[in-house]
Formats: sequence, structure tokens, C-alpha cells
Amino acid sequence: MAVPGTTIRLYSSNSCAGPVVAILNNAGNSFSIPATVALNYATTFTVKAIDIAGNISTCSNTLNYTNQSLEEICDGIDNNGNGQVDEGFTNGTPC
Ligand SMILES: [Ca+2]
Ligand SMILES: [Ca+2]
Repeated sequence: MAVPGTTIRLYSSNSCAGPVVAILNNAGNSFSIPATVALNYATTFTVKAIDIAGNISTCSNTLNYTNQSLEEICDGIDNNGNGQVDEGFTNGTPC
């Protein structure tokens, strides 16, 4: 939750370090920030909030996110990055 008028800085790190990947100006009590994560890539997001007076918050708790957008297909490879190869296909049958 943010006080109306707050600026939110989104980081793709676990400590609000590194470049800001997205900024949301004038955030309200409820807000969302779109961010792009490469297919089958895991990342951790953190945010800092800056109020109208310029006070900067401490770093938020972490949010881990894995983009598993690829569908599993029967090809001997873990296409969707969930650690299982060709799950959902019947073992012992040809692809
Ligand atoms: Ca898989
Ligand atoms: Ca596969």
C-alpha cells in the first residue's frame, strides 16, 4: 500500500540494487507495475517507495517470479523450465 502520490521504483534484484527496471509515478493505495521477464527465466523483484516529500523507503520484501510461458512439447527437453522433461506425455510411447 502506498500513500497517493508516491513513486515506486522496481528493481530486478533481491536488495533494491542495480538498475531500476520500471518506475510508477503517482501510485495510489493499490497499484501494479508491468515488467518484462524473459521466457523460462527466474528473477527476484524488490521495490522502494519515494513519497511526495522525497523520503525513500527501505527495500521491500522480495518477490520471486519465474516466467514459465513455454508449453512442454515431447522432444526430450524441459521446455517450460519446471525441472521435468516431457511431463504430460505417456512414458514409453513415441513422440
Ligand atoms: Ca518441463
Ligand atoms: Ca519437452
